[in-house]
Amino acid sequence: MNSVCELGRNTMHREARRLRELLAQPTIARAIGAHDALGATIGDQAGFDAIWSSGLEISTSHGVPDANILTMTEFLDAAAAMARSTSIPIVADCDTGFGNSNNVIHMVRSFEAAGVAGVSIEDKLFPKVNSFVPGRQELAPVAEFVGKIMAAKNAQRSDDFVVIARVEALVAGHGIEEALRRGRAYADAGADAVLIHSKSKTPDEILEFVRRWEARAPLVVVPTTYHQISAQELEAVGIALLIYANHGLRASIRAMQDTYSRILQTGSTSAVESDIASMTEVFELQGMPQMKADEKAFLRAGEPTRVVIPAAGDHSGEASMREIAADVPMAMVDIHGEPLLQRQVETLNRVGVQDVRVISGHRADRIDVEGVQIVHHERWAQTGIAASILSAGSAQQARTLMIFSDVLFDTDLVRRLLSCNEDVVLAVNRQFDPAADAGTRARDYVALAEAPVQTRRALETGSHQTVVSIGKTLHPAEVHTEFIGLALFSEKGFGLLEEAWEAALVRADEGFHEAADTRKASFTDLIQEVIDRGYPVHALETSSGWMEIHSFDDYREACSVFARRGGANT
Ligand code: SPV
Ligand code: MG
Repeated sequence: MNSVCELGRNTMHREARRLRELLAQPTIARAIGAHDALGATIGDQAGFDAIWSSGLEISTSHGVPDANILTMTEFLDAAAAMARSTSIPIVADCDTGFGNSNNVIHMVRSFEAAGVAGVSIEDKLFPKVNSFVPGRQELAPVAEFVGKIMAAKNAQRSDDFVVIARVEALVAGHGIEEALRRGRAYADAGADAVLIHSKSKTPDEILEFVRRWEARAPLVVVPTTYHQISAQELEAVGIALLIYANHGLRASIRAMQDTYSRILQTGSTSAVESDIASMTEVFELQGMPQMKADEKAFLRAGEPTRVVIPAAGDHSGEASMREIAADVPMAMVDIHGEPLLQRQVETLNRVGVQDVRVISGHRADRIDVEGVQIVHHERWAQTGIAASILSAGSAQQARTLMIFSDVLFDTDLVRRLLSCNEDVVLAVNRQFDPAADAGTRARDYVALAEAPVQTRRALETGSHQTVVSIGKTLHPAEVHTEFIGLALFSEKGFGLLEEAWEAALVRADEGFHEAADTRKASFTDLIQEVIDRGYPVHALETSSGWMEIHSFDDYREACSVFARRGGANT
């Protein structure tokens, strides 16, 4: 569902706009009646253009007469459920508007806010009785009903919301002249369409009305009693919307009656099995397949996750940061009033990740942030970042989110990373242009199986490319993107890192590599080792959601971003 995104006129209401288009186009639109989300879903899937949230159906489903016995709330609940479960416009039958103009104002606001595309109100007196019930069918004075239409049009918040005025003059036996007089007055009062209702067994009076209607507003008809006329014939005379108001209800009543009596007669349900919907169809109508897909995509975010932030290194090697990073680890650099690490922890907490381990080394004494566990890495000066990360220890039934200590990131990026299912996933910059960047500074280059799509408006499809190679020494011409400092490992994935590390050390000890280099391995060296050992490493492409604090310019920019936000968080 979609709807009225914010308060105030001119807001966007997608389904209402669609209903407006349906009313304006030369071809006829067809709506099917429904009383709940199930009926609306079946109507949507069948290919109807819109759903008529029928008062008759809703009343029947509650076991009460269609005579204003139910309240607005019950009609609204039913229509809202239909709007939530379909993507086609819902036109709500709102009887006489549930009272006077004051009730109409509240009604329009409520139905519009619920995602309903339009309402229909009829010119009878409250309490109304269904149009096909013989006897009392009393009309409201024209002036009173015109007041309701104007109240309705003034109450709507999006320009697109549709108000249909329903003329009951023919139903009440007042003839064509009265019907035309009323229809004209309602169109002049601002009704977006006029529903001309009839309980005649033939379409004659409707066709005469249409002939004499000066097209002041699109026409809507409900051919329940004059059902022999086809949609094509109604289209030919210019009807904009045709409503089959109650056929789902009547079809299901008959189907249930037949099925129930066969079950009682035969003594089992075998005889009916092949004529009723399967449980699989029931699950599909519920949206179970979608729920399963959502579960896969989003619920993983709730799995136990620990964060490892390697903050042991000395970043004062970067000339422009020398003064700032000399006395404190990068993690504690002040970003507009708060240490970088604290900003990281706050963002992680906001997505429900509490277990944050910081690997300390250089100026370990300066790391002072609440809500983190400090793991001191004694040999930080002799080793590289790979050793720091692994000093966090094996993951016990948890995933590991590894985050460099010099990157700021937002909750969306973390959520997207946490919804990945692969064992090893690296977040990479989709918009990185290696050619333009060549030589600016050492980067963690990444070559993917295929070049990423170069657009800001890329969708997260859940399928991630594999990383072919990674490292600072790759040639810019061979790479597609850069690693941005966030990576996710399943428990198995973190185990792969540990295995790769052991294997590299053994090789080094056997003299294949210089031992010192191996122990100084960077994170990307370790990932390359995992790839070389034949395990897939995946890339989550992103074009937004992070900032790295590498140089003084980055630092100044980060401070100004947070200053502009006035304390708001990422
Ligand atoms: C309804 O479906 O409730 C209607 C249409 O208002 S009718 O039953 O034809 O009056
Ligand atoms: Mg009705």
